[in-house]
Amino acid sequence: MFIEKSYVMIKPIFANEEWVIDEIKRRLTDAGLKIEDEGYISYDKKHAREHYAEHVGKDFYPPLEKYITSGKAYGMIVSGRNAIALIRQMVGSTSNPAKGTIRADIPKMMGREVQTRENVVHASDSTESAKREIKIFKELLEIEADKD
Ligand code: FUP
Repeated sequence: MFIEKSYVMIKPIFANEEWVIDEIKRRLTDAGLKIEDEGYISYDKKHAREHYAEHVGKDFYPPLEKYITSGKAYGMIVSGRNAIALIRQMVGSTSNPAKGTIRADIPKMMGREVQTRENVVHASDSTESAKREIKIFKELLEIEADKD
């Protein structure tokens, strides 16, 4: 099995809470995964459209873009054996995540409803997506660095 890289992004509402970032990082590292790079970023409309290219034009895209550009997100490049499938399993499904997954557990710990659109986290679904998403993340990290 190959060592894969995935892109994991904690979305705005949840990236606001430091303990949420710590909890997600703990779950990833406890599973034997390595966080290679990480940091706060802010998706603007251009980078949101690039990240969610497959969804641009769909009815849920405008509110999705609004959410993802609404505040700081926290991006991570995560590596390990079978990382992409393993992380997708840990994240849970978009609409009805199972108990024990990040998308189900974190809202519960916050006393929030599980929501399809305003969900906790994004994780790459293929090596091709990961490559594209990591490139966007690196651009956003540079934009953050330029702000200092
Ligand atoms: P995922 O890969 O699990 O993030 O799921 P998708 O690529 O299907 O969806 C990307 C984002 O679009 C989700 F995080 C939430 C949003 N979405 C909706 O708001 N409504 C939908 O019906 C499907 C997705």
